[in-house]
Amino acid sequence: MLVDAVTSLIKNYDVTGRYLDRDALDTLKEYFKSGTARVKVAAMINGNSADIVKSASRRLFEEIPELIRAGGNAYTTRRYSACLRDMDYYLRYATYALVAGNNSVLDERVLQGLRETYNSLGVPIGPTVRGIQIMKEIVKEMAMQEGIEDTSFIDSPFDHLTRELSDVSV
Ligand code: CYC
Repeated sequence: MLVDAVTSLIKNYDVTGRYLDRDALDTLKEYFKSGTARVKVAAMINGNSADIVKSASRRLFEEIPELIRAGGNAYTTRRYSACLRDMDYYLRYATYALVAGNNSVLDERVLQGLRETYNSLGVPIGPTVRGIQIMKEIVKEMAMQEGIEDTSFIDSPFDHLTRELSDVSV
């Protein structure tokens, strides 16, 4: 199910019939405190998504040039575009998760069956993870330039994607 930070917390407390205790209120306070910043970052990504994907992929192919050489998984224009499209998916869904303050949208819409698909097509996980991390770095840099002081909340969806993609034991 698709949930956000508030519905997920309420669900947990309702299951055990508890009032919202100190922990719950701290969680809620933290979410609302970062609310304006979350919306600001979403707007910032929306206005710059193409640039973010472009510079992240440029950086990725500089770091791992084998990807775009003959025999590399992003070699040929078809696969090159598929790679940029995948990075765009990750960025867009990370934005949804950022606004929700919850990563369930990533599990449901992005990660289900993804590793199997990648494995069967020979899409390398390590470089994909690196691409996602580069996008995170770029988004955090932009957020800092926008005057957002605490950008730590930006980590969560990007780290969730890379953790779930690379975790072999799940
Ligand atoms: C392919 N990426 C695919 C495919 C899927 C996704 C389903 C196979 C079908 C297709 O080619 O379109 C991913 N599809 C998604 C995701 C969603 C979805 C995430 C959720 C919204 O609906 N190759 C590299 C790089 C990396 C890469 C490291 C980019 C970071 O070397 C990506 N993905 C890549 C490539 C293909 C692919 C090159 C094509 C592989 C092939 O057909 O040979």
